[in-house]
Amino acid sequence: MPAHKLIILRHGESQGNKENKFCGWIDIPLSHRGQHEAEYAAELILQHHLDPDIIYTSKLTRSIETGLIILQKLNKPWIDHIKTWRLNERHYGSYQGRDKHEVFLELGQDKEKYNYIRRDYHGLPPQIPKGTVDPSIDERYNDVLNQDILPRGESLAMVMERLIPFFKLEILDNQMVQLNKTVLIVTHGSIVRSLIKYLNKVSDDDISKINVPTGIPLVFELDDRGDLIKFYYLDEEKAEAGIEKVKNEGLVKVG
Ligand code: DG2
Repeated sequence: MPAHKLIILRHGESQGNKENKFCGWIDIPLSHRGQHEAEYAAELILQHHLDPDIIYTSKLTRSIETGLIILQKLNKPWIDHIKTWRLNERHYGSYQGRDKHEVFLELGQDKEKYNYIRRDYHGLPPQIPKGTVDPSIDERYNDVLNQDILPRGESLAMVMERLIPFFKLEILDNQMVQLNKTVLIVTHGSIVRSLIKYLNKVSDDDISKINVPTGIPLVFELDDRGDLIKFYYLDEEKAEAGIEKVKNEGLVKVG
C-alpha cells in the first residue's frame, strides 16, 4: 500500500508578517509577496505530482486566500474546502496587532523572555480578560456552539489541546486512513509546529527550536496506522532561508 500523503503549509507572507506584527486571530490579507509565495507553493505541488483531494484552511483570510490561489493553479477549485477555527493561528492575546520589536523592547530586550512567549511549549502571551471585548472574534465564529471554548490568548500546549483531537479524528483517521484521500492543509506557523510535534513526536523542549517559513509545502508520508514514515519540505533551500528569517523576527526594528 503506497504511503498516505499529507501536504501542510503556512500561508504566504501576510501584510502583518511584512509589517512585523503579531497577528494571531486578527484577520489580515496576504501581501503581494505572499500571493506570489502561494503561486510558487502550487508550482511545487504540481512538480512533485501531488494531487490533493480535499483542502482544510483556518477561518482567517490569509490562509483561505493562499488555499484558493493554490487550488486555482492546480485547476482544482472544485475540491471540498473545509474552513475551521481549529486550524486558526495561536491566539496571541493582547499582543495581537502589536509590533514585535515594540513587545521585545517592552520586555526589557530580554531575548529569553521574548523567545519564551514566542516559542516555548508553555509560553503564554497576556490573555484578553473574560468579559471584555475581543475585536478578533467576529460573526465567522457564530457557529461555535459554546463560545467559551474560543481562546483569548494561548500557549502552544493550549493550541494542541484544541487542534490534535480534531486533526486525528477528522483528518488523519477519516480522510486519510479510511477514505485514502491526499489532504492539503493551509494554515499558520503555530499550527504547523503543533502538527510537526504531534506527528514526529518532538519533545516539549525541542519544539521551541522549530520555526516555520511562509509558503513552503511540507509533505508528511504516513503508513496505514497513521504513523510517520518521513517528512520533507518541497524546497529545502528556500525553507531554510525562511526559517532563519522567522526565528529572528522582532529582535531588530523593521522599517
Ligand atoms: C504569526 C506567528 O502567525 O508569529 O500570529 O503573528 O502564521 O499567522 O503568520 P502566522 C502571528 P510568531 O509566533 O512567528 O511570532
